[in-house]
Amino acid sequence: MKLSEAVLFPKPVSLIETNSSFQLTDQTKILVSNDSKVLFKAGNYLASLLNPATGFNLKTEIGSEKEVTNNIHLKISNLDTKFGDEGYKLRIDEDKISLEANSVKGIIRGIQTIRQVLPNEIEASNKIEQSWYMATGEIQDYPDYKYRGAMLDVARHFFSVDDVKRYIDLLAAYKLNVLHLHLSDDQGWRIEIKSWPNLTAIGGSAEVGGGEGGFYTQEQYKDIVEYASDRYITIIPEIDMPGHTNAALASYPELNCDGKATQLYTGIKVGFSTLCTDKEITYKFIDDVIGELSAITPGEYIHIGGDESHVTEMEDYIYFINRVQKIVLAHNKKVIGWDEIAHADLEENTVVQFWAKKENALKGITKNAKVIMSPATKVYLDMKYDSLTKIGLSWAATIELDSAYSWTPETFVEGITKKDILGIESPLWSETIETMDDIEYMTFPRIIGHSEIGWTPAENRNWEDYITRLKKHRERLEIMDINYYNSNLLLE
Ligand code: TNX
Repeated sequence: MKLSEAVLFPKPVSLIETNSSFQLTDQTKILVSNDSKVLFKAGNYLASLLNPATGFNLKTEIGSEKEVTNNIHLKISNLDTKFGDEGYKLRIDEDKISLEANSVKGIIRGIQTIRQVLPNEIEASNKIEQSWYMATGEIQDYPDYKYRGAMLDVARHFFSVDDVKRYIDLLAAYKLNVLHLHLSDDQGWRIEIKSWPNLTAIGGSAEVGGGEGGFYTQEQYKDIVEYASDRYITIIPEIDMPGHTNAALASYPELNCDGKATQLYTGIKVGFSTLCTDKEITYKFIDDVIGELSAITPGEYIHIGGDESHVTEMEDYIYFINRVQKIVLAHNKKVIGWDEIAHADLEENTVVQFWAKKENALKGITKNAKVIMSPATKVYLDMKYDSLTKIGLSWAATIELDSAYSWTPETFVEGITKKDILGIESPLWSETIETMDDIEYMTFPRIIGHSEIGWTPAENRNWEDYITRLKKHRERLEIMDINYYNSNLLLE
């Protein structure tokens, strides 16, 4: 097989083939030349991806590529600035492989390419008896957008730490770099806040449909953050407010304007709840929550929600968002909010996440905000594929694979240009999503297309080429044991 025939998602920026092959054997060494702990760790990550299926016991060693043949050499070097911190250069020769990047992040992205150049069976969780060849050549690659995310709603239905870790692994394979966790909503509060224990004791005990709910302890959350960080994925936690707060309002009567706790809610309506924006205790509450959350979140952003506050007066909403931004900044974090926050005065570095109203996103830009593109009609992973899809919603659209793939962030909304866009994010709301199988079904394969939209420049993308590659990629998805949607478009 030639390197140009390897099925690579997202499609790399450039590829040259040299028509030979490298064989991975039990003697192959993973070498790191810089004596760097993080690079050594990246080597171990590569070994952990290669060892199960090959049955080898590959190890990372400190050494120079000149010493031996049959090695995969990981190296931090000074590549051209266009490679940024996530780009990489992967050179596969007959006797060795070299993976270079400006930072370990780029090495981690390049490792995903090594995976995909290997036969599909490399994804098996048990030993497969076969030879492991890789086609030779050179790939130079770097992302078009620096923010490439997915969002998981763990509030409407709760998902275990293991489910979240599996999701992180699946995102990492396609070079995504952000997982936004929607940690609170009307139906549930999912993160332990030590100074307000009823949030989880009461607010964590419900979910859509009446299931038992659940929450992450701060230790579990830190474990998720670390797991993601080993794959160079940033966790962005969201506390949605002032609307979407019934779980908090049911936990503490004092957060309600009338001083009475609400009932827990297990339905799927939106827009009926609000924190009491003119009570001081509300801001003490938010300061405590953001304080505890910031202390266990190494990433630079806290997401404050701000969507669908239909029972908050606009004047109160603006006052509230202005104040909450200041609280987040006081904890040394930057703010992301859904596009409605553009009604408020935006602080420097506040980011607006476009999901529904382009007027809001455009207003955000006039206030100097950058935009994350999450148009519900293209990237909402909870939208059904077609009218026959058994789970999911369809208020924005039904989104088949072609629709999910065939759009371009920088031309999607007139007036939102490339310089305004931080990147793209695909949210999965979980009103109808109950299991990991459901998550995988709605996410795959659409998110593979989204990963390519975020990474590969628009001029290198087209639907025909994409679907042809995706058909070949199905076998790998099966070996990865992903419960993907087998669209008719993959069968034709
Ligand atoms: C709108 S998107 C919402 C969510 C729902 C979703 C369902 C957004 C910012 N708000 O509360 O879960 O639709 O598709």
